[in-house]
Order: sequence, then structure tokens, then C-alpha cells
Amino acid sequence: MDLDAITEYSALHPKPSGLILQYGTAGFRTKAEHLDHVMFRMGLLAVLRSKQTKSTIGVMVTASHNPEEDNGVKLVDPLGEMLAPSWEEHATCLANAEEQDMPRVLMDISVKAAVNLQQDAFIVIGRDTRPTSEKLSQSVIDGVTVLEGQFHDYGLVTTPQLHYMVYCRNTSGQYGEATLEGYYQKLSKAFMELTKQTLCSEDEYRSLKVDCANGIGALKLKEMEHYVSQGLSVQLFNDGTKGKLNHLCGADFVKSHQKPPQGMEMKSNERCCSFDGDADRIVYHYLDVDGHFHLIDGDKIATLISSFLKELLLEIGESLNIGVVQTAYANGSSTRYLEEVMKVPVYCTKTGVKHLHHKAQEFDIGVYFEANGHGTVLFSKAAETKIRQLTKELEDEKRKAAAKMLENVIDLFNQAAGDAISDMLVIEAILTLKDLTIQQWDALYMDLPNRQLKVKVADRQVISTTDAERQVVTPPGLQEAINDLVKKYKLSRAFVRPSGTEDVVRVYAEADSQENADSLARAVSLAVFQLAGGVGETPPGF
Ligand code: NG1
Ligand code: ZN
Repeated sequence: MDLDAITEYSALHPKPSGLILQYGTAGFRTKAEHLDHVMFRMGLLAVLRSKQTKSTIGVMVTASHNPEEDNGVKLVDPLGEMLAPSWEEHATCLANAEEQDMPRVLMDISVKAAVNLQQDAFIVIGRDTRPTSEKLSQSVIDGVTVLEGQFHDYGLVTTPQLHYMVYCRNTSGQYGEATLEGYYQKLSKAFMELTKQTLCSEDEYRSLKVDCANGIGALKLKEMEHYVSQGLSVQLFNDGTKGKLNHLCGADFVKSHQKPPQGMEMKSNERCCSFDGDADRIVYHYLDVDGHFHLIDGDKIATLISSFLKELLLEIGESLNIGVVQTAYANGSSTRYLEEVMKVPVYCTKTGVKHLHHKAQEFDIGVYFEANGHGTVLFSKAAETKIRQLTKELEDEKRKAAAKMLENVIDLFNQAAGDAISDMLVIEAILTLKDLTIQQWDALYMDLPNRQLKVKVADRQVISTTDAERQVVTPPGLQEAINDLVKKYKLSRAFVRPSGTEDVVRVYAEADSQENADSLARAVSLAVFQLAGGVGETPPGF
């Protein structure tokens, strides 16, 4: 390691002294102007991680659904997963080291993690469409270069596309070809094959309106459009030519405000969906004949997908197990429907896809979705092998066809990460195959009215939780207060947790009516404000 060169280059990406940042659930995320040193240092860290794992590592520059002024960076581990927890700690130490200490901290990490510095390193880099992303990704490259890592800059890609590239490169191309062309080919081939039968029998043209949050999803859907145009026509809105990224549109806006995005013409009963700023989340929505807005969130997406997969499994008659993984934010109705009506086992993990992803790996087929629309389906290697073998060996036509469909579903899901484009194609294929309208899908179950609020406190870490974040441990008295409030309403549930991406405490409540959900959420917010050191204005409504 050439410490002089590191010191010299680091001075070009100086750390504002005193600034402390945390590698959170989605990497580092804050105002873009505070991130230059973090980017350089993550370039350095990616090289160490690559040497240690002897694999390609990804670095994605994005702040997903956050405002345009923010930015962020996260590292992608060898199989497309989120960075291992011990390396999250290294990332935090490195990002927070004062300028003069940084080379020493870097050395310490390399010793602690037993990195062989002689090993080659290869890094792939991607970025979203934020105005600051290009310069920041250049700083990542500076970090990679000073440690003599090799790299490939994919430029503008969605977050899941970068995960896909990492996965492809570390599986010697078995998963797919590590190019955008390879990604489009793989997904579109699986989509066209999956929907093949119905395309012949049905002449109605499938069309879908997509709100792209003024982000990278628009560019990438435009590139992909012609690959799938025989099966699906997408009409893009909020494509970034006019509006601001994630502003009054996109999956996060639609989900948290439970409102249609601006900038999208919606006629009644038209199927619409919204991506987030880096295209790893998707939610569907429509206006009914009375003009009422209906949101179809990640929970209902998981339900549609798992019921389809369960039917196919029954058809082929193999005892492959299937499990659905959710977080505490999953609507109570979805959990009840999955468990009681569909008889599918459901598990709850902490917020953040890495937790869901990890749990989903325990099943032959693990379906995981956050309510906000981030998720995918994982097939175990054994299940995949079995299914591919069945498509070859089965003689019974019906069973063979079901196995073939499952094989296409495996290829269509991005197994490396939740992916709005891939999820969209799976959903569109299922709706076509099952001849379902968006209203019929929506009618699977009725969501319980719910409300999410944020409370500002002096130090959000005073709140600690247990039971997959459904119960508060500290500060004392808060859980009891929540329990007493929840008892006042029917079909009610509420929990609070410190956000991993924003300096707030999040409050979630659901109840039998919207009015009651709102009122419970406000009452719980007030309890948080009073018992966990609220700052600024008292939560409104009292
Ligand atoms: P935080 O800020 O920790 O609640 C949010 C989302 C997560 C996840 C991360 C990463 C909610 C309630 N939380 O985390 O689900 O997507 O951002 O982007 O939606
Ligand atoms: Zn995102």
C-alpha cells in the first residue's frame, strides 16, 4: 500500500472535520455536498473488500428515493448482497477518520480483515441520474485507482442492474452476461416465454403506465422497451425531462402519501405503477370509477406472486417449500390473508432488505417484499436445479408446462436484489396469464387503514427495539404507553423504531378506520415525543 500516494490523493477529497456519518441500512446517505471524501474512501474500501473476497465488488452511487439534493453510496458484496455487517463497521470507521488518521485506519482494516494486499481487485461502479452523481462516482474511481484496483464504470444504471453485474461477474457468466444488453436479453427472453401462450390467444394489447420518479428507471425502461414490446407496451411518465427527482412522484411518495403521483394522467381502472429514484422499488395503483385512489403495495405484490408460485408448485407436484418474508410494516390484512387463506408460512424480520434477503434464503422459494415495494423472489440452488431438471424430464404435458413456467420465473426475477423492472415484468406476466384486472388483484384482501409518521428527537438511538422491531425496549415506559393507546382502537397495532436512513423516529399505526389509524399514529407520536426526547414542535393534532 502506497501510503504517501493515499495521503496525497485523499487531500483532494478532504473530510470536513467533525463530520460523523453512519453506514446505515442503505449505505451512507446525506446531503451530496458532504459526501466527496466518503466516495473516495469507499473506493479504497471496495478494493480491500475485493482483495479479501477475491471477487468483484460493486459500488453504487445513489440516494434512492431521497430528495434530489441528497446522495449516497453503498457497496455490493460478491453475490449481489448487501455488505457484510463487519465491513459496514469498517466503512463507518474509514468514513469518519479525520484526514491525518485515514491511511492508518485503512491499514488497520486491512490487517484486521486479513486482506492479502498482493491479490488483484476488481470493482464495478454505477450511478443514478442525480446532478451530483457523476462527480461523486469519479471520486470513487480515484479511490479505486490509488489502491491500484481495476474497475469498470457502468455509468448510469439502476441499483439492481449494478447488483446483477456483480452477480454475473462472480459466477463466471452462469447467471447471465455482465452487460446491460445481457440484462435486457435475459429478462425479456424469460418474459416473452412466460407469456407466450396467452399472447397467441389474446389480442388485447397490454399497456401499463409507469411513473419513473424522474429517475434512472425512465432511461433504462426506454432502453428495454423494444425487447418486450410484443408483450407489453409501457407509457412512461415523470421521465426526468421536466420534473425533479422523487419530487411529488415515485414509489415512496405514492406509498407514504397514499396519493397518485403528479405528472401522470390516470384514467379510471387503468393499470399504473411507480418506481423509486433508483428503480429498486415498485408499487402499483389505479383510480376506480368513482375517482378513488387505490394503492397496491409490496404486500399485495408478494401475495400475488406467492399465490401464483404456489399454484405452479401444486401443478408439478413437488414438495418444494415456499415462505414469505415481511417486516413489521406489512399490512396486518396481508399477513392474515397469507397465513389463513393461502396457508403460506410468513416470517417477520427487521426493516432493511438485507434482513429479508437473509431470511428468504432459508426456503426453497423465498418471497420477500417490504410494504414499500422493495423485494424479489429467491430460489435455492437445489430448487433451481430440480426445476430445470423437471422441465427436461417430465412427460405429462401440464406438469411440464408448469415446470417450464417456474423456470422462466427463476430467470425473470433478479436474484441479486429487489428490482422494479424485473418485478414489473413478473407482475405483468402473472396478470396476463391469470387474466386478472388490477381491481381483481386489489380485491384479494382489503388493507387495514394505516398511517406512518415521523418524530424528531434529540438522539434517535435512545429507542431500542426487539421482536423484529415490533416492541420497544428503551426508553422505559414507552412500550407500555403504546400498549395502552393500541387498546383503545379496534383491529389496531402500532410500533416505533429509529430510522436507519433519516434522523427521525418512525411511527406506524393501523386500525379499523383511517380516522382511527391517524388518531392512533398521532397519539403514539406524542408518546415518543414526550418519552424519547422530542425536539422542535410537538406532533400536531392535540
Ligand atoms: P428506514 O429509514 O430505516 O425506515 C427506509 C425504508 C426501508 C428501506 C430503507 C432503505 C420504510 C419504513 N423504511 O428505511 O424499508 O427501504 O429505507 O432504502 O419504508
Ligand atoms: Zn431505491
